[in-house]
This record gives sequence, C-alpha cells and structure tokens, in this order.
Amino acid sequence: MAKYSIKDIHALEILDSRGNPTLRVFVTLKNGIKVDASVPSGASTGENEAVELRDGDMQRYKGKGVKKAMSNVIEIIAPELVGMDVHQQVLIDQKMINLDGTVNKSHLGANAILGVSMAVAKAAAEYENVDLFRYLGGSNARRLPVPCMNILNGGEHADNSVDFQEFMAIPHGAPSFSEGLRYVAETFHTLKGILKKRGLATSVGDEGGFAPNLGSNEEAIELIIEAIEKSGYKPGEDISIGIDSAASAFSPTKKDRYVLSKSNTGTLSTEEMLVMIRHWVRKYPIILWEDPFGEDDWAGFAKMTRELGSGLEIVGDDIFVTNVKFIQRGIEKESANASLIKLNQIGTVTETIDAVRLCRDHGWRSFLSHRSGETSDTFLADFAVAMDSGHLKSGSACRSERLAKYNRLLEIEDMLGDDALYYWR
Ligand code: 2PG
Ligand code: MG
Repeated sequence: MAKYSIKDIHALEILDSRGNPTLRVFVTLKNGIKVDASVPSGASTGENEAVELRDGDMQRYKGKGVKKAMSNVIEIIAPELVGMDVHQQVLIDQKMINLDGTVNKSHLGANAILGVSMAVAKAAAEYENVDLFRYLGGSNARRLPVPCMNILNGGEHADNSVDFQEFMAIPHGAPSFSEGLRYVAETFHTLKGILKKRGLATSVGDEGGFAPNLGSNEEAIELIIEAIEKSGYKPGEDISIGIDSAASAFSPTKKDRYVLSKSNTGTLSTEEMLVMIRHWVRKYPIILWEDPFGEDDWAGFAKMTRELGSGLEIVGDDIFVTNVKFIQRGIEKESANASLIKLNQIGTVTETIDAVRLCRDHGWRSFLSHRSGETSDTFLADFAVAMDSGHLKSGSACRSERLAKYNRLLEIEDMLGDDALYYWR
C-alpha cells in the first residue's frame, strides 16, 4: 500500500446546529494523516435533491438518526475504497455513485457519500501539504467571495411573520473580503439596535439573522436599508440587498400560487408575484434574487429572467438542486442566470464541481451556499475560493457554525496577502 492510499474510513453520528443528527466522516491515510468532514443539512429542501438518509426510528431523535448512513460508510463504502489512491477524487466519487446505484443516492444516502467525498478531498490536500482551496482550485485560486450575509430570517428558518426566507446584505463595494465582512457585521449590529429601539425581537433564526415579527415582508428591506445607512454605508454602492424567497416553501403547487400567510399578504399568482418583485427591484438596491418562484415554476423564472435578468442576478436553488441535468434545462430555457451550489444537494465533490463548470461555461454565476443546518466544518470556505465563485452565503454575523466559514476566509485572505482578489463581477 502506497503512503497516499486510504487506510481507513470511519463515521460518527454527531449533531448539527439545530441539534439534529448528521454525519462526521474520518479518512486515514497509510502515512498516518487523518482528517474529518461533517455533512450539513437543509430545511427548505428541493424535491429533486439527493436523499439524506435518515433512520426513521422514532425511538431515536424523532426518526432523524443517521445510524444507517453511518454503517453504510463503515460497512459498504469503506471496504471498497480502502487501498485506493486518495488523489483519485473523480474515480472515488464515481465508485460511490455506482455502489449506490440510484439516481438520487437514496440507497447509501447522500449524507454518507458526501461525507466520504469531502473527507477524501481534505486528506489529499493534507497529503500534498497544501490548503484545500489550493488543492481543489490550483495555484491561481485567489479570489475571495463577497459574503452575502443573511441578517434577517423568515420563511421556514424562523417562527415570525416574514414569508421570505433570507434578506442578505451584500458588501460588493468593499475593497476586500475582510472589509466587506466588517461592513455587513456592523450593519448586523446596527440592525439589532434599530429592532431593539422599536420594541421588536432581536432573537435569531436558524442562520443567525434576526427574526422579528414585522408588518410586511417589505418592511424587512426597509429596516436593512436603514441599518446600512446608520452604519455609515451607501445602499447600492457599498452594500446592496439579496433576497432568497425560497418560494417552494409557500407554494403548495410549487408553481403559480404563492400563499404569503405568515405576513397575512394573501395568495399571489406568478404574475402578481412578478409585479411585486419588479416594484421592489425598481425601488430598492436589490442585486440578487434567489428562488423567486417555486421549483416547478419554470415559466415564472424564465419570464423574470427575460425582464430583469440583465441587471439582477437570478439564482435557482430548489429548481436546479446543484444537478447538471436541471441546470442544463435551465440554461436551455433561459430560466435564470445563476445557480445556487450546495454540496449536499447532489452528494459528491466531483458532481458539485461539474455543476459549477457547467454554469461557468454558459456565462452563469454560481452562488456557493451553506445549509440552514450546519456544523463547524469549513470545507465550504475553501471550496468557494477554489471555485472562483465570487460570492457565497454562510448566514449571519452570529452562531459559530456560520462564522467558522467567514473566519476561515479571513485566514485565506491573510495567507494570500496582496495576491487576494475581491470583486463582485
Ligand atoms: C437555502 C438554504 C440555505 P436550506 O434555501 O438557500 O440558506 O436553506 O439549507 O434550509 O435549504
Ligand atoms: Mg435557497
């Protein structure tokens, strides 16, 4: 066995940021290097996402245990991969895809497969004695992503009166990543002060953004603009706004009907939703809009892209699920101009890179993302730099599982020194 061969793979059931079980996978090489990777977990999931295998045993963690996925790693995946060259990421990922044998990784579990895939990449980087962003991105990987900070939470991520899931502050006008992070972290603190002064709750949602009860969804934007200004920044110049409607979550049909019940706005058709979006985009400095429509509303997406796509980044999340099959369809139908990229939506590092490449080849942007259930793992930070994605979202300026990624990016920026790049487009 060569010293870069995989000697052992182990897995453990750990808890994520919501206190739900997830997997941590350990890969040991023949030369003694040992790394681990932890798998995130979403709440507002797309129907076509790769399957996160849960035990369904109601005696444990209300059915959410991952002991089966854990034993799939130890008993099925490990024996097949032990002895393989850890650098063979594509071959290793393909082997797991074949072992699973389903289109959505429901047999072994995307959580089992992704945990191994990420740990293999980390082990190879460690073996080469290079940082993960260099190993995956090569010697020219040096662009830091603009941190799209989700400072106000709603939808399925918060028990409040806001239907839209995420309101992000995007510091595209900052001179560097660390300055950008400072801009939006200060805005986060200013927002807290504004909420407090108005007697609104300053408790936070799943991704660390505030989760107050507001009179309308629009009020969220107004509060953020006020916070940007009061922090001494210019909305639209220094910091702009991004929204993730996560519209599948409030569309029972996943298209044509949008029930904005949390805010008591009523039910909107696709057309009425588009009227509202158009109005907001004209009125506010919004530069990015994710999942404005449900995952089956391809027509709604395409119409919005035709009308607003030249000045606005329109990102598909649930509709594309980081899957080249759906992204390809989106490119053909001109349904968006960017895809959200989440490793666990597809389940291997190789397939995630393929999704990013497909976007790049067609002039689309890829927006790198955490999940609402996270761990302290910082794989995403390195991955965003390696993929040259230009922007990422990792939640707000509180909750350590969110800050772990931003802090890792500060480290990467420091390491790169004057070579670091930072720009929006
Ligand atoms: C999203 C994500 C991450 P979740 O919808 O973009 O913010 O949420 O992980 O719950 O799918
Ligand atoms: Mg989303």
